[in-house]
Amino acid sequence: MLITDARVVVTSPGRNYVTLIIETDDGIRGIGDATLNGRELSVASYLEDHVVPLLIGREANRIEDIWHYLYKGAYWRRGPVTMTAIAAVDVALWDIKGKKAGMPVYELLGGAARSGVMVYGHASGESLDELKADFRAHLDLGYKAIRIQCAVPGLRKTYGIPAAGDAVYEPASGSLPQEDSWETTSYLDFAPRMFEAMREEFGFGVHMLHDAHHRLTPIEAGRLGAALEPYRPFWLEDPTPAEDQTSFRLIRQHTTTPIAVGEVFNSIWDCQTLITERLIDYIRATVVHAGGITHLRRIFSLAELYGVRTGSHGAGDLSPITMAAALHVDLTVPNFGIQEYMGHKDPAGEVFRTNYTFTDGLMHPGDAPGIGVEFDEEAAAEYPYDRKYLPVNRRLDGTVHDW
Ligand code: GCO
Ligand code: MG
Repeated sequence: MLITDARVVVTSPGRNYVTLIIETDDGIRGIGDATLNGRELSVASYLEDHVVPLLIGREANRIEDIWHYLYKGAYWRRGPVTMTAIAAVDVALWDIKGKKAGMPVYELLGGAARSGVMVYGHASGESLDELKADFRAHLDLGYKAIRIQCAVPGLRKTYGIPAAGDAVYEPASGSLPQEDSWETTSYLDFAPRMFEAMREEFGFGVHMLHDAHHRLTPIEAGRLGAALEPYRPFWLEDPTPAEDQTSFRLIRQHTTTPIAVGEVFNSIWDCQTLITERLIDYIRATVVHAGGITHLRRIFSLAELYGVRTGSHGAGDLSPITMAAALHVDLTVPNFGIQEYMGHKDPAGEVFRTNYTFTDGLMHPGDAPGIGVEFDEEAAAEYPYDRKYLPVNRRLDGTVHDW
């Protein structure tokens, strides 16, 4: 089964998505997500200009060989652009293999190890009352785990809160980056009060998660983790930037609050120390930014050896193709922990037709052969690329801070 054609489609049904389509001489078509929020066209070019010419005429079944051909063959390794491009090829090839076999991808990965995948949704608010109302709405939908983010009093805008009237949080807004403001002291005072109020209102029977979005120093993170312990968060996410993996040793010395890291990782080498020294509890790497199903499974297998569970990134900027691919992996890995699920804003549903289901807080990828998502190229053409940037963050004195 030879690859006869490959092409990239950039479309913006509500937000920008990059999709790779691969066709074979058997008439089977596979799709992969190549979306890198705020840097979409760099991956489209990497694929179109440098990868597609290498795919034509290649044997579509040889997923592992093609993965290494693209990774080692480029000489320039790793990085979000390269690894997102490789991920798109990898997922499209798994999609093709599943369709050829007449099986959903999770069967090819070893079969279901659980009946459904626990997902967490996002509750947020400009005030604690708004947060509580949103949390209640998520409980009514059946979520067993919910992330909580609330505007910090005194800050103009806080990460994770949707613009008024928007149901789904979308951080990439302006055609130039919008600037957010940050002050760690106010946040560190407020976050434990938010948890206290939420536990008081909703008790301990539901998982609560929180994302610090890389904004703390390691010692501040240790302090926050300790302050949150009485409220038993499911996890504290991205407490500090993770370029220096050893900085998490300091956090571990100060708190037993579980730590989740890795949505910006693209390779196993980004988390080797974090995993092998057991410095984190959940690894958040995901299919689209970490080299596809093939490489993500390697990361998850390493994590399994060290008692680290999975908790893949699943924000709305990861296309429904990634969401489906993630669910296939989640259903099969022994060390599954949780999966983020934010859903997608319409009109994304006109372009991506999905088969996955949500019942009582658990998701399932469905049993359609392959990944189980159909991509409508005609519908995609109706929504041209619309340049958008993620925000930049400054402290109150104007210093550029981590976002
Ligand atoms: C999350 C994330 C996202 C990212 C976004 C960047 O935990 O879901 O932090 O909201 O900021 O995916 O593109
Ligand atoms: Mg996050």
